[in-house]
Amino acid sequence: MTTKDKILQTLEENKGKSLSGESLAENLGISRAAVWKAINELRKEGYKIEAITNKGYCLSTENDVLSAQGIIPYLNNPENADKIHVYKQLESTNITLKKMAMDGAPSETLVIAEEQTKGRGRMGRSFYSPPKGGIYMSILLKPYLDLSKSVLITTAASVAVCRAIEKVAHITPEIKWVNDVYLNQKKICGILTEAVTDIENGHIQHIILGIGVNFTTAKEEFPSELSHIAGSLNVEGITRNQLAAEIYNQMIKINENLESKEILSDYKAHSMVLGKEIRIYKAGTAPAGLHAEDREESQNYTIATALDIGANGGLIVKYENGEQATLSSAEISIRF
Ligand code: BT5
Repeated sequence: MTTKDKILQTLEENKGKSLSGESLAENLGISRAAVWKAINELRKEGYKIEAITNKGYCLSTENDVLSAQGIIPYLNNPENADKIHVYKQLESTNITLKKMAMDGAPSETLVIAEEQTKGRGRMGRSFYSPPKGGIYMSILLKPYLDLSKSVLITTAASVAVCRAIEKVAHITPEIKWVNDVYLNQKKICGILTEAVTDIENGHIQHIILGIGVNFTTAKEEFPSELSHIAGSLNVEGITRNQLAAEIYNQMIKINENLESKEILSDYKAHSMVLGKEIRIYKAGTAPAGLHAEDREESQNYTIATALDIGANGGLIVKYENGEQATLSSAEISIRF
């Protein structure tokens, strides 16, 4: 660890408290000049560090620069500290993590970026990932699951995101089947699950679970085509480091028992779809947004009522002719 990282770690562990230059230098076995130099470098990187006369340096509680040192104090399992990798900018955290997985990265490796230049959605779509306002993270998981149950991971991930938001921000988001998290009828989080399977036995070798959360991205910052679709969490007094760590904690806990009934019942409790009349589109053909009716171009849909979520995470629907089916991949919009 560099001197700068060590100082950042100490400041993050004592966020909001003042630490004298002398004690920092002594504890880390470095000169006061080295402390001063590292503090200046951190400030240049955007860290809010105040210097208070006769008291020392204090990392502001409002500081919200993403860093491994900022995430680590919130981890349930401190042994995972070495698995946290934070970048200023990446094309896509999923792509970087996939390469790391090929090179043998351990399960529960986390890659997180301040900004993505080619943030990816499902089916070739993109995920808008501007700097500062969002959390763009990917977690490597190695569950022992049959491919047919892979939708469970996505189901579980949206529950993990909801539980983390509830715990840290004390608000209750909703889930639109399969994997979008909504707040006040706007999408605040998207999830992209990519699996590598063993051809011989059909089991999943590893999963790259990508999660993008709009944390404070302002309404006017979204491109016009997203203005009616996307929203942000926007809760004061919490940081991205804190929420990212909690999403990671929740996901790792849930991954230990993916087939638990509790996940499914929590998923249903957050569902904004159950009991509603919906339009079902073939995957990749739905217009964007929650209520697509006002922007309807495609006639390529069937109307049904969303009845329930099946044990494998599928959506159980009843068509107008009374027939029932379980959907494992499709896209839906909710009718007004
Ligand atoms: C998703 O796809 O919503 C999955 C997004 C996953 C993003 C994470 S970030 C970390 C990791 N690394 C990556 O490269 N990706 C993952 P989908 O359900 O296909 O939704 C994409 C659609 O959502 C777009 O076509 C837009 O309509 C809308 N959209 C794009 N950017 C958005 C944003 N920031 N917030 C809300 N909606 C957005």
